[in-house]
Amino acid sequence: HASAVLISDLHLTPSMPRTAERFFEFLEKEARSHEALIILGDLFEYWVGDDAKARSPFHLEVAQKIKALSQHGTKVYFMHGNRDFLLGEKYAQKAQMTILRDPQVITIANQTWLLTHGDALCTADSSYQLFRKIVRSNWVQKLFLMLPTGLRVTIASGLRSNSTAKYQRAQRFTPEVVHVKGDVTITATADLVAMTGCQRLIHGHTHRPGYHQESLGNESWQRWVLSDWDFDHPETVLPKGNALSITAEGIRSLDLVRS
Ligand code: OKV
Ligand code: MN
Repeated sequence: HASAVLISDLHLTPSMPRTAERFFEFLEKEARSHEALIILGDLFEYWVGDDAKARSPFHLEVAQKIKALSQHGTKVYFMHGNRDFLLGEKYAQKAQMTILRDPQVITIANQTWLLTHGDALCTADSSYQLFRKIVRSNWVQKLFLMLPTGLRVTIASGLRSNSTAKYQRAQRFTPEVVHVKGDVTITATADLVAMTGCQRLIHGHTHRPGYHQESLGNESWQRWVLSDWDFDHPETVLPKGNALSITAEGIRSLDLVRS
């Protein structure tokens, strides 16, 4: 593609209507001036199967708005995040999105870019990596999807409140440990760069937007990190959200709060 714009970690849910509104505006404005939109995971707060969302007006609206962008001429790609990894072909087709593998090397504006959601690089958090290995294995996913949707929703809310409670407890007692665990490791990143041979990496997941020039041993690379989005809690956290725009002029971050 000659140009592309990347976003991640919107964590859309019907209870965050202002974040969804800003996304819809983004689809009609910023995204339209690019040849491709690439969503790098965690578009949704949670996902327990395409069938469970089939009758939800919110998820239908999101699919329709994404489809409208692709009908306008911007190709849309979607990579799974750690929350919406069960989003399947059915919903992707409804939204006219092409699902990307994680990781993926792609050419944009005559340069190659290494794309990943980012959770697989957080190797300091071994308990998360164990959880990931289990829920992302093919046979576990197949079994889970065979359960009635009501039971899937119950299991999912149990796992989510358990994970929130664990995080809050850890944050209270060892905040510095939580901080380190929550970021990508230099070793996992170097391995990925070596494996793919691509030195320009873009990811989300950590909610630590920024740009880093890094190296380890023989490998050196550049790393851009996307922001998460939140336009729903102006009293407690400042609204936030960005996108990375890649054109012939280079790569730049679009601040979606002030634009
Ligand atoms: C996604 C995360 C909940 C983190 C469960 C098998 C199991 C799939 C699932 C259920 C949960 C996704 C699909 C969700 C991510 C959480 C809590 C923490 C850290 C099974 C296959 F367990 F039954 F075997 N799930 N959902 N978490 O609610 O979207 O990433 S989820
Ligand atoms: Mn994530």
